[in-house]
Amino acid sequence: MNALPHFVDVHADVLDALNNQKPVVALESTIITHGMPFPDNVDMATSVEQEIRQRGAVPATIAVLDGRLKIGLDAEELSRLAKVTDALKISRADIAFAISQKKSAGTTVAATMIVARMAGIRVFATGGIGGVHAGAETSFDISADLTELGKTDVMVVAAGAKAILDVPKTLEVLETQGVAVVGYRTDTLPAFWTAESDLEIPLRLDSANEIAEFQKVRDDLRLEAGLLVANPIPADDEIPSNIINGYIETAQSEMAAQGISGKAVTPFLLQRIFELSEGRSLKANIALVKNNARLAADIAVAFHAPPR
Ligand code: PSU
Ligand code: MN
Repeated sequence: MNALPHFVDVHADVLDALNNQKPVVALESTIITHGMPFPDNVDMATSVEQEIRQRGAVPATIAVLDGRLKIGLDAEELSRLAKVTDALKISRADIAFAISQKKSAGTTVAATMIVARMAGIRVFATGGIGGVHAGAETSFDISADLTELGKTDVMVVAAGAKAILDVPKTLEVLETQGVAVVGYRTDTLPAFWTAESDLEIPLRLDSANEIAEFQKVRDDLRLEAGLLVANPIPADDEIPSNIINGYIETAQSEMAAQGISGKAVTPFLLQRIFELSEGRSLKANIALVKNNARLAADIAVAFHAPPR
């Protein structure tokens, strides 16, 4: 693998996989530091890693711990990260700040993509990407995840865009950025807690193998943009849109009343929806992340399989 900067630590299993062209799946850590409460966060992260190993790939959770950029965490590091109460939430703009100031931080989708590409990891699993926030026409709040997807060539498996966002505008920005948005066995863009939406998905593929083949053509064309694989939440774990939308609207109006903006928006909304749904949103969130991890592992395995 490429020589990495002096502040990077690569877990031994990840290093072995990268040096021997074995499948690796990157995982983000904002979901651990800002997306879920302790101890659900560490339980989720541990079981997601297990799902990936069971499918024949090596998990690499990416985070910053005391100024060290970690590619793969051991159990002790994972539980340490899950307990940090003042962790930063870092994106392209501030990943270097967290490292130079020796902080601990969760990496967002954008920051995780940057690190995955640096290490040569091709596939990354998350819950839902950041996007265009409701009211962006006045707040200008558009996640840096979207511009990162426009320039960093990593395959990102997500359950669509979170329903707290303006999903049609998110899809428009993805198109403008040249991101390939592929529905996995679906014709509509999944809306995180719900499997379907009324938005048509631009492209559809029905197997991990076809997604890997698609990416190989993208590689040959040297397209400098990401591939977003939209994977619907399993039906059993879904929250019907009429139920979740009520919680979302309540959380959004509370947010406006409290004047919350910037980086705090997504963590605030997720936390309030968790409380309003009495934990149901968290259960769904955990289920969809695991489901994305399984598909990401299958894609990584297919991508590394010798040509037939
Ligand atoms: N998916 C989840 N929970 C999360 C996130 C995604 O299930 O907490 C995080 C991701 O790290 C994503 C971030 O990059 O939310 C988006 O934040 P913002 O809207 O501030 O860009
Ligand atoms: Mn934002």
